Amino acid sequence: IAMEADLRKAIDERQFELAYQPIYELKSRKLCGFEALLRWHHPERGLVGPAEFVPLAEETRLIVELGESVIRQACMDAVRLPGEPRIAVNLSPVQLIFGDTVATVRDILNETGLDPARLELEITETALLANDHRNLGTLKSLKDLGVRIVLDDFGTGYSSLSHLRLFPLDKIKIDRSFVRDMTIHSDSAAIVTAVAALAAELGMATTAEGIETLDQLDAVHRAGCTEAQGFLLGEPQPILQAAHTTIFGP
Ligand code: G
Ligand code: G
Ligand code: MN
Ligand code: NA
Repeated sequence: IAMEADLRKAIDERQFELAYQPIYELKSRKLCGFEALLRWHHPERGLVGPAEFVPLAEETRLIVELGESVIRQACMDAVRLPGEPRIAVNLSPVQLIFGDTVATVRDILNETGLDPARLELEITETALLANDHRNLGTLKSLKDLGVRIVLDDFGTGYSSLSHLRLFPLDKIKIDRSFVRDMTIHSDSAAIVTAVAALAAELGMATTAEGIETLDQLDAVHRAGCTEAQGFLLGEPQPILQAAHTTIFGP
């Protein structure tokens, strides 16, 4: 209860901030976008990460309001960033089910004037599973706005190839557990190669997550992934720093 009241207060007092992690295109080595990651500057506890408060925000449905402010802030920031990078926002399944996400995104795009093609909405497979057909309808309507739909954390939890056919996806983010393993186990490298090829065949891009070493960067490039993200390439950073992120990766 204490934490719930804290959350409510934090939304009202704007204690949240977005950190932006750069994403690079592998072929050109150029910056192609940022993922917006929520941070809570708690007055007593200091910096609190989403793993600690998103579950409670979901339980209390405060995530609907919080998530809307994330989309709005990310779109406002995107308009000001040089080089017209894409901006990716994580959507909670609770937002999809209980929020009026389509109207919210449409209004925010109108308010900010952001090109819809520059907004990416990241959803996990768990979100797709919960309430299957309603979410499918919501995603199709979002896609009709011109935004891009991205499947996050692919390969964790319940992955099904039918999702790739059923849902209007533009990109798959391959979970960092595969990236971590692929320079150690050839099986993981084979899986990443196959997923990247499958995605390409279906007209989708692939982001390899969690790149921490040059070996991993090389491995995901050879595996055919189109984009990469991870601490090696850039940590989540405040907007002012993101605006000065180098255009070329290592
Ligand atoms: O930034 P960090 O690695 O601590 O993020 C941990 C988890 O929190 C990730 O799975 C990420 O997708 C999720 N997350 C970060 N920002 C948001 C957000 O704005 N909304 C939702 N629903 N999840 C987020
Ligand atoms: O689930 P999602 O992909 O949204 O998670 C994003 C989270 O991954 C962020 O909290 C970010 O801090 C974290 N992250 C980003 N790059 C790396 C990395 O190279 N290694 C690890 N361990 N975590 C990373
Ligand atoms: Mn994500
Ligand atoms: Na992810």
